[in-house]
Amino acid sequence: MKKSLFLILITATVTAVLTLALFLWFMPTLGPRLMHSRMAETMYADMPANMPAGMPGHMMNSAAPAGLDTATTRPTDNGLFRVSFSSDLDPVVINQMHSWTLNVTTADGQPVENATITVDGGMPQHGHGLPTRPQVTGYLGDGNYRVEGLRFQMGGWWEVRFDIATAAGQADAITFNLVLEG
Ligand SMILES: [Cu+2]
Repeated sequence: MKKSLFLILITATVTAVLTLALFLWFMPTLGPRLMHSRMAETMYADMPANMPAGMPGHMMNSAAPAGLDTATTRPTDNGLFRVSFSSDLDPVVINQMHSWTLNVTTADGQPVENATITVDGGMPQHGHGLPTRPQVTGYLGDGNYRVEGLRFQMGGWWEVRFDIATAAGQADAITFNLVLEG
């Protein structure tokens, strides 16, 4: 009786150790993938909810769409403002936290002062949002805004969207496209 209990204990221990060893062995390859598919659940607001099921985003070998507008100065969706960004990290590379300066003017070039701006974004082809929560942390004057906490964790097509609202009640949005190496 005691002997069989001992055998069960040994078997359980060996199984546990082997499982742990296997887990640790595969961790470097599986870990990032698991993390990535978990992030895919936090899609951002504009993301279509009809991503192909069971398709791990990062596995999709998707090139950025042809003719993608990657201009860093563009009019907002409804033409209310004109927005440009410049990145402290130039060129933008993956896996580095960095900041942008966003410049917002009216359509005819007058600086837009003290607007409320929120940041969102993600990878449309992967169905996941940004890995960080970038924020507009200050107004610098002259229509310039500080955007901190940007980081992109993989190469490919990224969207970064800014929702801009003025104190006077005007609101419009812009989405910049970035295609990163990685
Ligand atoms: Cu991705």
